[in-house]
Amino acid sequence: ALTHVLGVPRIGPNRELKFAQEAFWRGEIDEAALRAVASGIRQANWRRQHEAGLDFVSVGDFAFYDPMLNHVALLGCAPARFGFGEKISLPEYFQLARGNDACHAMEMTKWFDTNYHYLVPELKPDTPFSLGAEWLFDEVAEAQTAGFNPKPVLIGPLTFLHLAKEKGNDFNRLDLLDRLLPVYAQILARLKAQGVEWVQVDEPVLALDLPGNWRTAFERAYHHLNTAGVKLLLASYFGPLRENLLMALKLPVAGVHVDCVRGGDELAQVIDWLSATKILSAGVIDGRNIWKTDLAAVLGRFDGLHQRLGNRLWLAPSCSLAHVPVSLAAETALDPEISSWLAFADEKLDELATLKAVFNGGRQAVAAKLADNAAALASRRTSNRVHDAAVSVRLAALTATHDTRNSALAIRQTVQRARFNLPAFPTTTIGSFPQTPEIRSARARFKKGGLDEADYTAAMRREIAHAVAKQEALGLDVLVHGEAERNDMVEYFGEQLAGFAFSQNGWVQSYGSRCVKPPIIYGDVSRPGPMTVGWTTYAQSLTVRPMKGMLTGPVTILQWSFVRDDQPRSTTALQIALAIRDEVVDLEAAGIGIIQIDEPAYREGLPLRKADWPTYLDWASRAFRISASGVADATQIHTHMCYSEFNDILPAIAAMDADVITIETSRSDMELLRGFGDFNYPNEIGPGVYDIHSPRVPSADDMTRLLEKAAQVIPPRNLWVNPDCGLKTRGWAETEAALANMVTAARVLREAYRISP
Ligand code: THG
Ligand code: ZN
Repeated sequence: ALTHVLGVPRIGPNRELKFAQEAFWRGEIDEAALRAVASGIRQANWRRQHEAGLDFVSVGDFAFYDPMLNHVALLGCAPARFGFGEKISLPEYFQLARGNDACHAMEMTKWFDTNYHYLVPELKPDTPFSLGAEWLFDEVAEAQTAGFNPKPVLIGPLTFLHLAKEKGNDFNRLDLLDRLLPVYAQILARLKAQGVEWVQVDEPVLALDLPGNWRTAFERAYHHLNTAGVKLLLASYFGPLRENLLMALKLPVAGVHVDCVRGGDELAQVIDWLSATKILSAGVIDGRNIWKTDLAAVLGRFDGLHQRLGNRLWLAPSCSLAHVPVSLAAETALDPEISSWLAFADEKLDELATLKAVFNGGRQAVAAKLADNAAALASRRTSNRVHDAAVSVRLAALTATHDTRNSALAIRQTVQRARFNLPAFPTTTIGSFPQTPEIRSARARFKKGGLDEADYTAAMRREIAHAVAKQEALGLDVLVHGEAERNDMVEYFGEQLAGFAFSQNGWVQSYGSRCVKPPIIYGDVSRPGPMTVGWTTYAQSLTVRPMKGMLTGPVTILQWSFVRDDQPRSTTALQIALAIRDEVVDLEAAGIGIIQIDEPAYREGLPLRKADWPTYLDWASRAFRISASGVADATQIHTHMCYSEFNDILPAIAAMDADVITIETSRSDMELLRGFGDFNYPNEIGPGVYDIHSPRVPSADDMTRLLEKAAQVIPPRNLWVNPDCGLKTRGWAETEAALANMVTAARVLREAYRISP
């Protein structure tokens, strides 16, 4: 068997790329210094792959900002609105990603169901394609010079077009395929001329529901690309191929890669249809999670196939390793038992080396590694850290009453209106206020032990008091404490829940230079004690206005963590839901009357295939309702979601039965609300009236206009007034100015509509 990877993390073991990028953007280092850091990361990655005995090193998985943006550069198709030439420079590349004075940045969106964001290519009917940036060819040469055998990776033509966005006149981006293919052929010819044998062409859209014309386009595309004379490895990942399987396996390519973790049930079918000359790359190691692979299980499953295929069988992780942290080596603080269950990217390379050693030389030489692996898996299966009987008992005892509020919305609404007596068009914010350098440094000093608990609490209370005073002065109706004490909205709760572990350095790229450190859910989840009650009641003690309790919802905590692979996601979601429910009930008991349970990742948790949506939406909305339904009618539950595009799941959003939902709408100019209106969304709704991602301060007129638009599709009495999202990335000056205008806009609407409470 041969071994390879589809890609590795590009951030560097200590986020070297991030720090170099940001220093370059601040003008502190020059382009040569930035390039040197990048080259160092690539060389170290290749050396590591070579040492692990891989038969190729991956080239083209590195990017200064995003691989999709690299691909736009390679295809010479930067959006014309920037006015760049065919071959863009690195500073121009960063302008595409981050915008400049004249042009807004290219849009970002989630890469399939990961927490990674790619830059969305913009296509017009006349978008030209040509051989653009030479970076891929340079990196191939760089790897060869260093003595490695490069296997370059390209985003496939269908995936590129599918993930791009049509701009301007009505046309179908699939129509651009015929102009795109000759450029791919040129790229492949260049790589062949450099002595490249294999090129990996990523087509993860094969794991999606594809319209018929897209499926037939695959055949056309690969007949064309096959003429370039270089061996193509067609890579699919993130899910089973299902109805695309036969089509994909019949394409004229030299090999196929399939995801045997998420598409494992299809392996027999794949083998049946694999032609006698193709290689099969089996993605046997989970590239989306951090658990050690069950090596004995893989060996058992693939032994027979290896006997038949020999070196036509390649072993690999299921997808690029960019979705897991770099290395466990630096994780000195993790509990040793838990850390013995884990494999980050580096350790996954070791697993490949062990598998290859067995297939090519027998078990003897790696007997100790196999025994360690088996022992770690056995320890995880039986550990009492994983299993908590009380949690199982509680889950088993769940009944229909746990996921329904005591009364229907109309009754709750009457009780809540009488209790809070808010004006029409009540104003509020999404939860976080600016995270100033002082706040970050206080948190960091507390974590490192430089600030004791009492001083830290006092510092955070000062921040909370400051945020409350500002909100009162602005005249907001429902206040928040501002979340000064929180780092990440998932990390903060994970740190206080049982069943979660944290790495010190387990960063995963989220977009550009930004990373997240996902918690590791290793065991049954429960809440040892209150998590937010102290801060929230302190904030409430400072004001007579309602103080909103702020929690992260079960689906988002699940979605942004590394999750258990030994039980269904739905079970973990229910466990988290019960822990959040406990917090909701405690907040209510402490006198907090309005509680927001954020679910920004609710939509991105949707399965890639529509056929799988109903099952997901069913357990996801149930998990939310379980977290929210322990309270009396008079307690008002809010939720918040980012990332527009809700219309296809409106029934499921309604099924969450939150009393109030706040959503991102300002960038779509309230168009998005039409769906809520057409659907007759019954509950109250706060469409974001300004975009917090932009430093621009919107005028009261801007926001009044948006609210008037909203009031045409939503009953005015159900409308709330709030920004799009949390304000933690903004400064105080712009925040105050924008919120003052927002309050003015709400007052204008109250005058215009004259609704009595
Ligand atoms: N938390 C988690 N995942 C997320 C978001 C989140 N995914 C979607 C979206 N929000 C991604 N957005 C961001 C925005 C900013 C940062 C990361 C993801 C960020 N990260 C710091 C950095 O890279 O410098 C991390 C610094 C730190 O925490 O010390 O700024 O909100 N889980
Ligand atoms: Zn948001």
